[in-house]
Amino acid sequence: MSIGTVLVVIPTYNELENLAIIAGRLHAAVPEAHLLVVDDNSPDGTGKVADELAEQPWVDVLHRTGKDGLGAAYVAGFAWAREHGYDVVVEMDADGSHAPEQLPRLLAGLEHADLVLGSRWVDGGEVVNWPKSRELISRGGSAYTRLVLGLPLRDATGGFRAYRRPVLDEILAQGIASQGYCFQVDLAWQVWKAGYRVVEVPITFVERERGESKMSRAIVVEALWRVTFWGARSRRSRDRLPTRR
Ligand SMILES: Nc1nc2c(ncn2[C@@H]2O[C@H](COP(=O)(O)OP(=O)(O)O)[C@@H](O)[C@H]2O)c(=O)[nH]1
Ligand SMILES: [Mg+2]
Repeated sequence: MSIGTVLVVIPTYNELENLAIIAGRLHAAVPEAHLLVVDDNSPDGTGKVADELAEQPWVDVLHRTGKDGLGAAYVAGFAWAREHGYDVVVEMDADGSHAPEQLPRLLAGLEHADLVLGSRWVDGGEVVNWPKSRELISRGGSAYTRLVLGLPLRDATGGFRAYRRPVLDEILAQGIASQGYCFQVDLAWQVWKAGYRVVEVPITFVERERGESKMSRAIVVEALWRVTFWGARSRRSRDRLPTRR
């Protein structure tokens, strides 16, 4: 079974040293995939690198006016994917944390799922070059979402994912307001609640070697309060079980 046409969306903010490398690795690993870079007018000139890459037929760029968060960049990328009729959309970071060489594994998972999550915390998954403190935040965050939302995932905050088109339509119809890690949790939760098949496949996540992380305390705090709020609300309305499809 073929899964159809694949668009990989890479959001960028100040990834000058990383973008060309990751694009090259992607094209070598999955030559049939198309790449869309969504750049938020990076001050370091990443947008220019993206324009140069876009001289190749397998690359396009969406320029946005300013830094508006990861979630908004992805939603814009998803809308572009739908406009252009892609069957599968992939989320991937620019900084090398998500190995394009492992993308075939995610795409293979779509044969039996609607949403495939690259997972650091299932058997066979791992993280390279993280301090114990960051591992604890990541594992703890997923444990908290399992407890509060009933979402049965080991790694709900990860950002290396593959979606089938119906899932994308569902997301765009619902609208996702949250940002950062919370965007990823929100999306997985909405898709799972709507009764789609969500699976996790192991990945090796490698902490970035170049450039700076945009992770901040505010992003973690946002995720915490939103998940807590959703949990309380869903407990009241008893919509904790997925819809049957
Ligand atoms: N377009 C866009 N990309 C962003 C924004 N914030 C982060 N990114 C990109 O999202 C990806 C993940 O961000 P990163 O800083 O590596 O987060 P971390 O892996 O959690 O430390 C990278 O490709 C960033 O360049 C944003 O506001 N707009
Ligand atoms: Mg990163």
